[in-house]
Amino acid sequence: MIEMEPFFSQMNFDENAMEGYEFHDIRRLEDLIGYYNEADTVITLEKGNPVIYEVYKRDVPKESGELLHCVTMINPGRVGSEYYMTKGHYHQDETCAEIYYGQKGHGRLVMQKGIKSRMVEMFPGTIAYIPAGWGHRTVNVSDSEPFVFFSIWPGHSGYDYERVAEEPFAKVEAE
Ligand code: PAN
Ligand code: ZN
Repeated sequence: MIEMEPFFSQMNFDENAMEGYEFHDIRRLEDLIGYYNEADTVITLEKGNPVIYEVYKRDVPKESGELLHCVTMINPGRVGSEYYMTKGHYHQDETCAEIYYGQKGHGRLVMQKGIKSRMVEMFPGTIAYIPAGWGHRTVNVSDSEPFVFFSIWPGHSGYDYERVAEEPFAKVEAE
């Protein structure tokens, strides 16, 4: 077990970023090929390769007892009729739950377990519980504002992105 020292991060609401991060992932449309309708993806890429979402993450040991946490910012926008969204994943360790805390904007948390699917509308202050075993993805349903949320999950969860292809999420189409 690695002995940790206490630490903190500072949310910068003007920049929609968590200051103090060790990792910053930028996901562009090219990283999400296969997630949206193919023709819409091609048409959108002809105009550029937009940033769909960004993740600011702290470096915490990937061990049971530790708590990974990050801030995700999803830009406003659509690919065809579908809003910008995260890839979505299941946790490799199916005993690992997660909490999402809405900070800015309007999003939807889509969850899936086998044939069951659930959706939670996320606003600033919404605290959503993703039970162990449920796949999860977030969607920004605003055309003008970024959607920003904070997440906390067990250090040993792991990610399973492939399973999203086998057990896809319900679609959230623009109205
Ligand atoms: C979140 C997600 C984050 C980015 O922190 O990892 O929002 O989404 P993808 O991982 O699906 O690209 C989380 O659920 N962590 O477990
Ligand atoms: Zn997760």
